[in-house]
Amino acid sequence: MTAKTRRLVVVSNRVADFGAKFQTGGLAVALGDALKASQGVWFGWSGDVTDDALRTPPKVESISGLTVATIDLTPQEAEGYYYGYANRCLWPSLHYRLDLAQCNEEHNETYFNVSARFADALMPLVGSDDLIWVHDYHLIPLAEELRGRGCTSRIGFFLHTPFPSPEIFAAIPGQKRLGNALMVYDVVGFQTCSDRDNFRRYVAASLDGEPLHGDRMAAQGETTTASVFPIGIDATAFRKLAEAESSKGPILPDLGEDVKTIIGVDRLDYTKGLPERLRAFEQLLEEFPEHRGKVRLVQIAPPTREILPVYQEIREDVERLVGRINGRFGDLRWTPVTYIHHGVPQDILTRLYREAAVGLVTPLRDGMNLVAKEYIAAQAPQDPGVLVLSRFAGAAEQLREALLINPHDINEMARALDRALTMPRQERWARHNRLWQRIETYDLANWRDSFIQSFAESDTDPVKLFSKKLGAA
Ligand code: GDG
Repeated sequence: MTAKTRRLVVVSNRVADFGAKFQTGGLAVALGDALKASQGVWFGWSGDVTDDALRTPPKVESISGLTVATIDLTPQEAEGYYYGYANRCLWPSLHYRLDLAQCNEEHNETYFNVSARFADALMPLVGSDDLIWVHDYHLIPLAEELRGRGCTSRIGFFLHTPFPSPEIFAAIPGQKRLGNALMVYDVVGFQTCSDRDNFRRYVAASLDGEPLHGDRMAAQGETTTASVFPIGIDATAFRKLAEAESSKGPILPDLGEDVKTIIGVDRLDYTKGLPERLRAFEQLLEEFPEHRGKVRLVQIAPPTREILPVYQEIREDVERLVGRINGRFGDLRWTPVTYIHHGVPQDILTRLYREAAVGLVTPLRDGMNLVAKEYIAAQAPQDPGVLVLSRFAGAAEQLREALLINPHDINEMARALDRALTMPRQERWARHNRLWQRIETYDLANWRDSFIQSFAESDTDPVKLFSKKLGAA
């Protein structure tokens, strides 16, 4: 059986809500179609928190041609695993924000226990020929738990976030247990070469690992393949949707032909650099007064993880800055910043991208950033807008013809915005042409197929499986 004909089992913290009007998470957007193609199973947390979750069997449903299986979590599990270790400790650490990381031992223990619960519920649903593809930092220990229960399927892991420099990763309390758990996977996938190289350096420095041939590496009696799979979008479908939507005419209020739009679209997360971006826009209006009344920033910022205080703080910061800029520069006719703190449907989003002269994507750190790719795909090929992109987004490794900026440098961003707003059409066209070719080649299907192919190429080490089974007995 080839890797392509095997059934795919995707495991992630949450499964996509196929009934939802629109998806706002990168993972959900990326995987929906990929999974349907293999008639696979998507397994994850239902999002429900119930007192009797430990006694409730997994819920298995058939939705749009694929099987979706979910379990509930107890309040203590949701707090320790999801809000605690995953989102208070791992998320900031992986994005270089050790200053925000709150790592406590009880949460850490719950995090590992939830992977064990996932493994218990998943085992009856997988066959030995299935490819199990685990997503993201919530579930790093899952392969170890599955192997301990005798699972002989190929198991791969893809990290959607950055893998930080080894010094940062080594500072996470309990990091060795995470590092060792990653080594149990047959394949560990990263968004960029820089993430993969950070992982290799971490394994060498902290786990006494050594490189083998190609992408293979060994440490602590385990071997894995650490490779790069930059996630993409369905670029052609996105372009077609944008073309169809553009025939409906402008969606933003008409302020006159010479008024340009800058678009930002981000979950309201502190990694996305929204306060810095707003300050850069303010600086643009300050330093280049010719843009006053001639440019508007439309920022879509749907809420995320609002239960955590740090997310309430970032929202307050953003809203204070929006108010300040609008109060300082706006007049009765022109409001410089349009800020929307809820999700908008996909068709509206696509029209906004198409209408905007500048796509402003300035995360302080990001695994990839799909918004950057969506903005490129939505542009009119003969008269495209300009992408201004953070050097610290994974996407910058591929999208070199964007105007790359340091998101911590407000003045540099303001100057890049001025350059983007005044860039001649010929240069816009040349840059966009190259960017389009790259996102069209390295699209979503390419990402999925390359990852699945890598399962087939990675040798599952029979000794490793045998010893794990003995360990479980
Ligand atoms: C993680 C990593 C990595 C957002 N608002 C609306 C909306 N969205 C859609 C966007 C885009 C997706 O959500 C966001 O994807 P990103 O890649 O920008 O960011 P994360 O959510 O942080 O995703 C990231 C990604 O996983 C994939 O691996 O790139 O680095 O952090 O598709 O369009 N969609 C709609 N309305 C909204 O208001 N319809």
